[in-house]
Formats: sequence, C-alpha cells, structure tokens
Amino acid sequence: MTTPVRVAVTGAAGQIGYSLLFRIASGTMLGPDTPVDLQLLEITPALGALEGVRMELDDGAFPLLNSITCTDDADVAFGDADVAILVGSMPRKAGMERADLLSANGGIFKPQGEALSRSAKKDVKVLVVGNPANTNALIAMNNAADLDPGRFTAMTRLDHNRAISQLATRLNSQGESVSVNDIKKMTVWGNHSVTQYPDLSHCEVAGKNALELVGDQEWYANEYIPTVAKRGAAIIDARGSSSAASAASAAVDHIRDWTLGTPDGDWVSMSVPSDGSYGVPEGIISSFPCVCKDGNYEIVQGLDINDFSREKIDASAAELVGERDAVTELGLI
Ligand code: NAX
Repeated sequence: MTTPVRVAVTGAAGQIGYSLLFRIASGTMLGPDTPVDLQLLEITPALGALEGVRMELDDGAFPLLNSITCTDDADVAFGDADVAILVGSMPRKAGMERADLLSANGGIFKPQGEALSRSAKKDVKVLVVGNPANTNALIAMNNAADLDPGRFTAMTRLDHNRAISQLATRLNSQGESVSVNDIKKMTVWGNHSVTQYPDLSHCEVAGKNALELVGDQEWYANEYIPTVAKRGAAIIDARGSSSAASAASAAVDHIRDWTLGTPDGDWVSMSVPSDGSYGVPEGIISSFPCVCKDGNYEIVQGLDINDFSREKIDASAAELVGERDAVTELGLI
C-alpha cells in the first residue's frame, strides 16, 4: 500500500470540519489512490463533539482512511504532518476591535506555528482557513523558525470560485451559454476581506477576454466586485451561519491543486508570502494568481496591471500591511 499522507485539521469539530473531513477521507482532495491519516485538533471542551465526528468517519467505512487521531495537543496533531489545514480560529464578533481580534488569534496561531515548526514534516503544506486568514497565516509563518516561509498559505480559493460562478451567471443572463468550465485565468488579489479584488482583466471565457464579453465597466466595478467580496455576508444573512460546505470545498481545491498541479493554460488564486511581485510588499501573505506543478506553486509573472487594477491591488495590500503592523506591535511576529 502507498504510504498514507498525514493530514492535520484544526477546528475539526466545527462546521467547516464537518464537510471537509469527509471529502478528505473519500479521496477527493489527494486522489483515489492516496490513503490518509487524519490528525484532528480541537480545544479540550470540544473533544467530546470531535469523538462524535470520529464515529461518523468510522461509519463511512472509507477505503482510503487509514487512521484517525483526535487530540487537543498541537504537537500530536501536527506530528509528521504532510498537510495542515488550520480552520479553528477566533473570527470577528460584533463590537470586537481589530486589536482584540488579532490578539485573540495570536493566542492560537503563534503556538500553532511553533508546533508546526517542531513537529510537522519540513515540506508540510499549510493552508490557513480561519479568519482573518491572511494575517493568521502570517503569524503562524513568523513563529515557525524551522520551516520555509513558502510552506504557509491562506485561503482565497473560495473567493476565486465565487468570482467564477458570478461571472458565469452574468454571462448567461446576457444570453451567452457559459459553464464554469469555460472560465480560465481568474485572479483574486489581496486579502480575504471586502478589500479583495476579483480581476477580470486577464480572465478568459472560452478563449475570449471576460471583461470584453461583459462589456459593462459600471457593472464590473459597482456590482460584480462587491458581490464577490461580500458574498460571505450574504450567505450569513440567508443561512444564519457562515459558509461551510463551500469553504470546505475550496480548501479541498486549494490543497488538491497545490499537490497535484493546476491544469495547463489555467491558474488559481492562492494567498502566499509576497516576494514583491506586482508591487505587493514583500513578506505579507496576499492573494496572487499561482500555477502549481510537482507539489510547488509559483506566482504567475508578467501580467499587465492597468490603473484600475493597480488601485485595487494597492488598497488590499495596504490593509494587509496595516494588519501586519498591528500584529508586530502586539509582539505576535
Ligand atoms: P466553527 O465555529 O463552526 O468551528 C471552529 C472550530 O474551531 C470549533 O469547533 C472550535 O472549537 C475550534 N477551535 C477554536 N480554537 C481552536 C484551537 N486553538 N485549536 C483547535 N481548534 C480550535 O467555525 P467554522 O464555520 O468551521 O469556521 C472556521 C473558520 O473559518 C472561521 O474563522 C471562519 O471565519 C473561517 N472562514 C474562512 C473562509 C475563507 O474563505 N478563508 C470562508 C469560510 C469561513 O468564514
């Protein structure tokens, strides 16, 4: 049998975990020939609920699920991990100041970065889902002294998928016949927040430029971009709780593409440590167009950035710099 891949998931008893774990166990993330060991981390009071999730995983009799570990010890959960999906976090609550939010998450992601550094494989692939995802990833990265910073990524794949779906809906309403499969080279830049910039200027629909097909800058600037950026809030309004199944699906997409590669002629949006590409300040974790091959990712180079895009990318990067400065002041990085 192929050696199982060790996949650590934090916040495993939460609502994203409830969708995510079953998809990992079924082979959707790493392929139909790759067995997995699930290493699940929760806070101590949630271990009882996590036990229930373990029972349901057992009841799935998944052929690829080699073992399940449930723990409240980060070093056990991250032990020799090949993949670590960090879902558990302290999201913003009504009335919470930014410093309180960042400080509460520092209490989670600083020790988890240290534990990843001590215990995970050196080539672990880390995906931070828990919000504020980009800055939580930055905190973990900066506290993982023995790991390459490039192993730390944050999730903007849900935004990317939302951007594709909203574009297909619009083009179909214009009388085109478009499936999500026709849409390539979508890019979401910046932060997983309302400042994110879903960019249609390089996006292709069955080989044609998406923006030209839409032909309506007003809709693009004033409807499309805000609809994608505020989709999370719209889901909360409709469902009474935040996106979970779609977030789990995006996490599966992110790790699958990083591991198995992006299709030729396409790219995906991933929040990765900036190397200064496209004028995004070095060191912050920001969303870029990325291609993946042989288990590595690279930021797509050489795209033209028009004035509209420049302003949007700069605004989102400025927000990330502000968050970085705040966590620096708090002594978290
Ligand atoms: P839930 O509150 O349902 O679950 C979170 C779980 O994390 C809980 O079971 C909790 O006990 C656990 N947890 C808390 N602190 C922990 C720690 N230190 N170690 C291990 N586990 C810990 O939230 P859920 O709906 O699953 O969402 C999880 C996170 O994903 C939230 O921060 C949410 O804002 C974020 N999201 C990020 C998205 C993205 O695109 N990046 C989209 C979906 C989602 O909003």
